[in-house]
Amino acid sequence: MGGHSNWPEWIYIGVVVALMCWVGAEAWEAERLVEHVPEDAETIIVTGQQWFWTFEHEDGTKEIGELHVEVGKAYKFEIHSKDVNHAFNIHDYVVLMDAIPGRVNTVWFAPTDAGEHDIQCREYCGLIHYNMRGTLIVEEPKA
Ligand SMILES: [Cu+2]
Repeated sequence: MGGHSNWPEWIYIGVVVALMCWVGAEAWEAERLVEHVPEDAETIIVTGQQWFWTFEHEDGTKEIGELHVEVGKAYKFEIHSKDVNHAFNIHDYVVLMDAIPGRVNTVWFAPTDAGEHDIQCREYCGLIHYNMRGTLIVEEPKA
């Protein structure tokens, strides 16, 4: 169309396409980080039941209501339920995953500092749901 210049539109389109690529790449990278369980992660079997949490380490050690882990290691939780729906939550480490009867859900995390953190059920699961708590105890690695 005689004499009309399109370059502002093309710059606009270029900027929008570049932004969409950048947002897409960031989302893909975030997804990959969340989904990719490190290969050396230790598996911990987490079982929810009315109204407490049980933890089983790879070496067979079992804990009820308390979970001891070490700084600098990665852990993969395999989350089970024995009765109704629960939700396993370590708020301070942004771990949140449903515990569903007949299904195994997984989520992983890697603690960075020694300390204690609350574990709480985040799905109403009956009368004593409010007290379905636990303690995550992150320790320095044993020398
Ligand atoms: Cu609950």
